Amino acid sequence: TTESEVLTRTERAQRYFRAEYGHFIGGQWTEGNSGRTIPVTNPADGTLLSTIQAGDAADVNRAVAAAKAAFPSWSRSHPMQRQAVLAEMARRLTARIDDFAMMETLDNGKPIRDSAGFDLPGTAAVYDFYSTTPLHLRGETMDFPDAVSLVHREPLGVCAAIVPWNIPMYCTALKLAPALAAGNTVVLKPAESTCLAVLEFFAECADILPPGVVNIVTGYGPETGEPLVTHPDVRKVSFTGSKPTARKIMGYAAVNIAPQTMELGGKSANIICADADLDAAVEGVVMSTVFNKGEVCIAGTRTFVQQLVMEEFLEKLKTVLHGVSQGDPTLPETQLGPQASQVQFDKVKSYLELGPQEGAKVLTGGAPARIPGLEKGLFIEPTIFTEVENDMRIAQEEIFGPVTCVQAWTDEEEVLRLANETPYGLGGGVWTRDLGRAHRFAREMQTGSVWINRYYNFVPGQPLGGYKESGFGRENSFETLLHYTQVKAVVINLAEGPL
Ligand code: TXE
Repeated sequence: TTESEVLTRTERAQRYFRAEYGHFIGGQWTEGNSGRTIPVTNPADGTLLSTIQAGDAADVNRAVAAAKAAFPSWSRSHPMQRQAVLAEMARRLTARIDDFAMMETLDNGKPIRDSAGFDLPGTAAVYDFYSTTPLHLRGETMDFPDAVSLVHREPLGVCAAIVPWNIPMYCTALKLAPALAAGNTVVLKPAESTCLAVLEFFAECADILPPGVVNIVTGYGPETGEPLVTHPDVRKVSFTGSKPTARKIMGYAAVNIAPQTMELGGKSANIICADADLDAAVEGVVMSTVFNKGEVCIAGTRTFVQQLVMEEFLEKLKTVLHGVSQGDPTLPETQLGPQASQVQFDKVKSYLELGPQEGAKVLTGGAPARIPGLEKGLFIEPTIFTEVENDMRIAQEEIFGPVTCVQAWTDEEEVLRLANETPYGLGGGVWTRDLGRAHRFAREMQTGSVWINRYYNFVPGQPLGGYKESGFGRENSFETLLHYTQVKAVVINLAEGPL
């Protein structure tokens, strides 16, 4: 990397980001209590993008107090007001969609084709979708001989949203939009490594959100997340992240008995039948491997190929993967960028070493990638392991990188058993031209989403969430609003005189 290139990158960072961000509390940017900051770097080249506050319990207390103070007025606001705010958030995001896409790419390393093609349009669609819901969020009435009962649907209060670093803007929208639509106020804790686009977006929306309706505290998980979840004024916790952290958060939330929504990891099965359009199936597997560098909870990381077509399938897969363009994520042709952080890079690398030790074969990839000019980038070659057994750790644990395990199958019952033999249950794919078989598989797969003859699509309104240890509650759908509300039955006596 030449000095002038470094300068260009630094200048670009300065164009999009402030040198330092505060917490966003009560509609104001404020310094953190501790005075400590966290550097945020670009994973493609290691350069510094900005610094954020390392929050602590005092910051969290201020944010929760601001959210609590904003709740009475926001919760009683006209549904049309909430509709207008959410629609305006979608509009502002769309108006600067290329800027926000570039911010996600610089911050997280995801290829610009992913952030501009999915993350940002997807995020705008989530705000748009929930903007249509406040007027439809209704209670019900019940009639009895001598009484009528009004069942009201009320917001819960202050909601804590904890989001990860892999799809920051979209994951934030999946929590904030329904929470706000239903009349709640929010304290958001984004991931410490990747939160700059989110901070910039709320700077952009600061004048349309009444102060305190959305508050953001940045910082490390245990230092900010724990005081947030255990705060007595927090009435709902919604989390996307890892299972170990989910277990901790579920423990914390026991303190104030706050209900939770949990969207955790996955090890989703992608089942290829011999009668499938193999070229389309190969594209689906490649997409599942490289999209967002494989840092996707719902990625189809276990591919089950019917033995009859295994050889042909692997040949095609190898050819397409060799053509994947890997490198600078800001270039439009790049399909595979760097892993989001050193920790994630090291984790994926350790699984690349583990695979062969467990007896798997490397069809392609298998090592970190060197990209000329980006020597400090956290790149991993797209990797396919074959001859994988379902009980290997590479087939059971979430790798969260551009790595797919291939297993062979011969009969339906066997492949369904293998597909379901995982503690996770988030996504899944089936590739076949046989309609009956497609539905049989979809029905038997223990997972929250199944795609037939494609992999991935996130249409607003379509529920997203997990079976088993992939979590509970659903996001992205109307049903989500029910998780952000509680019901109250008001009974009116119709009888005259004493009862
Ligand atoms: O996740 P964490 P990590 C999986 C993926 C990845 C692994 C580890 O396999 O490799 O998890 O990632 C906050 N109290 N997924 O360690 O810890 C943290 O600051 C409260 C799948 O980054 O779960 C961040 O904001 N909060 C997943 C958020 O939790 C705490 C997406 C997620 O971080 C906390 C991400 C604590 N004690 C990782 N500790 C998916 N489902 O898509 C951390 N946090």
